[in-house]
Amino acid sequence: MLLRIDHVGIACENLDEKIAYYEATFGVTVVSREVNEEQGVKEAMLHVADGEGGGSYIQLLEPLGPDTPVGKFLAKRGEGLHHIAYGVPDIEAAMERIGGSGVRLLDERPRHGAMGTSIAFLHPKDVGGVLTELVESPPRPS
Ligand code: V0V
Ligand code: CO
Repeated sequence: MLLRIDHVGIACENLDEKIAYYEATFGVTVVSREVNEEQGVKEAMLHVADGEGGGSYIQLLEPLGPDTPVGKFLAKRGEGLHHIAYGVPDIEAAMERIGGSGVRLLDERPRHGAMGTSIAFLHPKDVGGVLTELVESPPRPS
């Protein structure tokens, strides 16, 4: 059911500074930068690898304000690992299956994610303390 690790989301105070750090330290490159008002973030995707199931990325997240998921996370826990995102072939099917197992879905329907993806979050308290995101990528050009 899971295709790959799509990305790891890392909360930070200053996106530009953190991008520069990751580029200098790991030699990774920014492939996308977006503001997502619905999710309350300014974010960047840094490419790590490509596999059969699609690409994998580091997602750096800066909150748009204190009263957002990442803003609250930073206030409570400080900078660091915020979520892990798994690629799935069909997000609605995955939500139905996982929701049916008793895990709370934080989204009733898929939302817009980075780079044209559809995303949905699972409650961290039901996934062993890990905020978990499901990602369906748009079809790749053949
Ligand atoms: C909160 N908790 C976490 C957590 N955030 N645990 C693990 N990882 C996290 N990131 C814990 C927190 O310590 C509390 O536990 C409990 O959950 C309730 O947290 P809270 O501080 O009261 O905060 P809430 O309930 O207001 O919100 C927490 C949730 C919220 C997870 C429900 O952040 C949410 O809906 N997140 C989903 C959307 C999101 O994160 N968007 C930003 C990424 P204790 O202390 O009570 O034990 S956007 C993105 O990834 C995009 C756009 C993409 O394309 O990929
Ligand atoms: Co994410």
